[in-house]
Amino acid sequence: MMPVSGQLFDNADPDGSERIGEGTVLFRGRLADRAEEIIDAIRQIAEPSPFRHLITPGGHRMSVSMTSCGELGWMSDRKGYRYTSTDPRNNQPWPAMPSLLADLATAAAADAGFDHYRPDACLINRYRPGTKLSLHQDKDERDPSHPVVSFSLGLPATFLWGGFKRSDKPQRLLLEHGDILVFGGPDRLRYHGILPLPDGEHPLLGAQRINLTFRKAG
Ligand code: MD6
Ligand code: FE
Repeated sequence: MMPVSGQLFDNADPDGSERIGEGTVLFRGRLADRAEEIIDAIRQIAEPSPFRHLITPGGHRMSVSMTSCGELGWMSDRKGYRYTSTDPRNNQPWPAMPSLLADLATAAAADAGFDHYRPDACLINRYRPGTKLSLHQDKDERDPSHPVVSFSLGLPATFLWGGFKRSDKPQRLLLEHGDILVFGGPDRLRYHGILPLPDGEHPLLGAQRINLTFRKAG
C-alpha cells in the first residue's frame, strides 16, 4: 500500500495544515526554515546526554536510539517505562528544553486548537535505515488531556495512525522533514508507530531521521 500524504480526508486548510482526525493535525514543512537551528540544539543536548538504545521491560533492545531534554526525560528498562528528572547515564538533570523548541511546540499546539500548552518533556528519537517503532500508545504521562507534539527531521518515514486497539488496522501517513504532527484530544491514546526507515540520504542529516515528541508529562 502506498503511504498517503494527508489525503485521508478532504482536509487541506489554506494555512497548509491537514486535519487527520478530530484531535490530530499535520502541519507540513512548518519547521523547514528552522531545521538547522533545531539540529544544532539537538547536537548540544546529545553532548551531555547521548542517544542510547533503551531496553524494554520485556528485555528487548529498542532499534530506535533516544535521548531527552526538559524537566523530565522518558526512560525504559527492565523495571518499566517512566519519566525521570535526571539522566540515569550521568545522574545529572536532563538538558534544559531550548525555548526555541518549546515555543514552536506551543505555537503548533495552539494552531491545532490546544491553547496554553507548555511541554515539560521532549523525547528525541533517532532512526537509521531499518529502524522502526512498534505500535504503542503514549500513556506514561500523568494527564493525557495534553497533546503530544511531534517534529520530524531528516529522512521521511511512514507513520502508522492506528485505532484504540493494537489490532485495529492503522492508516499510513508520510512524515517528512519539517513536518509537525499534533496528536491530542480524542486521538491522544490511539496506537501509532513507525515502519522500518527506508534507506536514503538527507542533505542535513544524512542517513537518519530524527523525531522530537513534546509532552506535558508531570
Ligand atoms: C516518531 N512518534 O514519529 C514516533 N507519539 O518517530 C511517536 O511515537 C509519537 O509522533 C505520540 C504522538 C506523536 C508521535
Ligand atoms: Fe508515541
